[in-house]
Amino acid sequence: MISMTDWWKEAVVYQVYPMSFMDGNGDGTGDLRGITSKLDYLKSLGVDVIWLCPIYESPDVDNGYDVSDYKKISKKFGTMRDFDRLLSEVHRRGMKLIMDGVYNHTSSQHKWFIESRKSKRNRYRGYYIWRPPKGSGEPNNWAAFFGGSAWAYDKRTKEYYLHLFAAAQPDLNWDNSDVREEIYEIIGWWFKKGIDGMRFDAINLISKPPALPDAKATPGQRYANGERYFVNGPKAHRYLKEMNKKVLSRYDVMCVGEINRYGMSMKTLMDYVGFRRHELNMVFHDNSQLDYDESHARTSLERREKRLSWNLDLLKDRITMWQNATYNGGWDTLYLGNHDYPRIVSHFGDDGKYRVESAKMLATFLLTLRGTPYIYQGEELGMTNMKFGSISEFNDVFAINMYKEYARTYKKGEKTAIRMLNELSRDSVRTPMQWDGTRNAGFSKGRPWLRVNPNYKKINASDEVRDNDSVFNYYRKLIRLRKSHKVLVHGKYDIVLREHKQIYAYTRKYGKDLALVVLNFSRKTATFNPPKKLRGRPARLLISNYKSSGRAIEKARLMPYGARVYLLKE
Ligand code: ISL
Repeated sequence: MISMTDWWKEAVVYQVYPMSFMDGNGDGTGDLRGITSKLDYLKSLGVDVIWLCPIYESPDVDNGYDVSDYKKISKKFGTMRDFDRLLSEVHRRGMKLIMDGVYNHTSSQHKWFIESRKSKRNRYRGYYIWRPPKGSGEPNNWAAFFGGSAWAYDKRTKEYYLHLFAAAQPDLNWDNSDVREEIYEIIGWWFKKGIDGMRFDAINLISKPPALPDAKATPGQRYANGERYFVNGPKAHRYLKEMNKKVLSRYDVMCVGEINRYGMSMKTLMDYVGFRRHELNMVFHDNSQLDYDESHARTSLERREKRLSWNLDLLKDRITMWQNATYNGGWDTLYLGNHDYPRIVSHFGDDGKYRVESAKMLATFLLTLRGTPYIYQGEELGMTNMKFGSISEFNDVFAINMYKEYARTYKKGEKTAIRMLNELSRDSVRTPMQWDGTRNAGFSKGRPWLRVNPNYKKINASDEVRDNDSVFNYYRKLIRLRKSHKVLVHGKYDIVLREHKQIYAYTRKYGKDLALVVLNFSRKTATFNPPKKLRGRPARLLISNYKSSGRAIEKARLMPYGARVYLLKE
C-alpha cells in the first residue's frame, strides 16, 4: 500500500450514480445493463476506475444509502448475474470497479434491525445503539443530518435508537465486535468476487462516545449539532486499523473513505491517509469545507446555504492546505462535486455564457493537482444544476426536509426555498445523464424517476463526443495529458501569486520537471505576471481551453475562465 507506483494514485475515477446513468429496461430508472452498455463511452473518455454508488437491496429512503441486504443487488438495478457481467466487461476493457460500502448504518428493513427492535434480549439488540428515554424525551439533543432529532422512539420496547441520517437509517453499533466481524466478512466477500476497492460512506462517524453527551445548543434550539462527539469518535481509528488488517490489506484494492469534515485539520486528515497509518488510501474530506468557513453554522441546512458565498481566497487556502498536508507520506482525493453537492460548473463556474469555458477550466484544475481525481457523471459534458419548478418535483429525503425546515425556521417563501434548493439540493445534480438529443435525453424509454434537465438538446454526450472542441473532448485530452506527464500526478504543489484576485496559479515539481498551471476563475480577462523565479524560462504550452493562447508565460492574458498548463524548462 505504500509505493509510488500504487495504481490508484495514477488512476482517474468516474463516479456513476446508477439510478440516473442509463436505463437498460425502460422502467425509468438506470440499471446495471444500462451501465454495461455505456462502458465503451467511459473507456473512450480515458477513465481507469468506475465507482458505483450503492446498488444493493434497499427500500430507497435515501436512494440506496439505506441498505437492507449487503449481498443482494436491488431488483431495480438487475440481478447478480448482471453485476457479474458488468464486472467482467469492466475488467475486459482494462478498467476497474469500486463499490460503495455503507456501514455506518443499515436500513431499518435490514434483518439485523428487524430482529434488533423485537425485544431487548434479542441477539441483534446490541447491533444498534438503543437507549431508554431521558425524562420523557430523547436520550440526548443531537440533530440528524437530514433534519429533526437523531433519535427515533420505538414503541415496542419503549426505547430510542440512534440515527445520524434519516430515521430509516439506524446507526450500527461498531463497539460490538460481532457487528465489526459481520462487516469485514461482507467486505471480504465482495473483494473475493473481484471488485477493485470500496468507497466507505460516512466512515468517520462510526465511533460514538458511550456517554453520548448533549451538544451545545443556542437558546431555543431543540436539536443541536453533535459532530464534536461523533465525528472522528474515540475508537474510529482503532476500528479502521482493524478493518485494514483483517480485510483491506489482504487484497490489491483501493479504499477511499468519506469523511465528515468537522474539525478537519492537516493532522486529522493524515491520521486517516498517512501511508504509515495503515487505514485508508485516501478520503473525501471537505465536501463543504472547500469553499467557506462553516464554523458558525448551526445546522446542516445553514452549512449548505453558506456554500453560496464561496470565494477564491478560501478555495486557494483550503486546497493549498490539503496539498501540503498530504505531500509527505499521504495521498488525497480531488473532486469538486458529487451526488451530494452542486454541479461544479453551476457552483464554481458560470453555467450561462461561459459554461463551456468554465467547465474546461474546472476540469484543468481537477486534473492537475496531486491526488486521485474523481469525475462525477455528466461533469465531463459540463452538465448543470437542474432548475425544478416546485417541491413536488423533488425526490430526495434531505431536500424535502430542508424545504420543511425553510418553511418552519426561516419563514422564507416557497419561491425562495425552491431557488435555494435548485442551487443546493442533491436532486439538482442527480438528474438523468444526458446521452443525446432524443426523448428523455436518450436515458430511458420510460418515464424517468427524476425530471431530465431540459437543456439536454444543447448539452449531451452524442454531440460532444463528435465535437472536437467540446467539454468531453477536453476532458479526454486532459486525462491523456495527465497520464503522459507524471509531474501532474506526483509533483509537489506550490501556489504562485497567492494574492491574485482572479487567477489561481500553481506549479508542480517532480524530479527535473516543472509544470505551471494558470486558471482564471473570473468572468473578466486577467493578466498573469509570473513571479521572478519563473520569469525568462522557456515554456511549452501543454493545453489550454482557448485557441489563440500565446506561448510565453510573461504577461500572459487569460480570457474569461481561461486555463493553461505549461511545461517549463530550466
Ligand atoms: O453533513 C453532512 C450531511 O449534510 C455530510 O457531511 C454527511 O456526512 C455526508 O453527506 C454523508 O454522505 C453520505 O452518506 C449519506 C448519504 O445520504 C450520502 O448520499 C452519502 O454520500 C448517508 O448514507
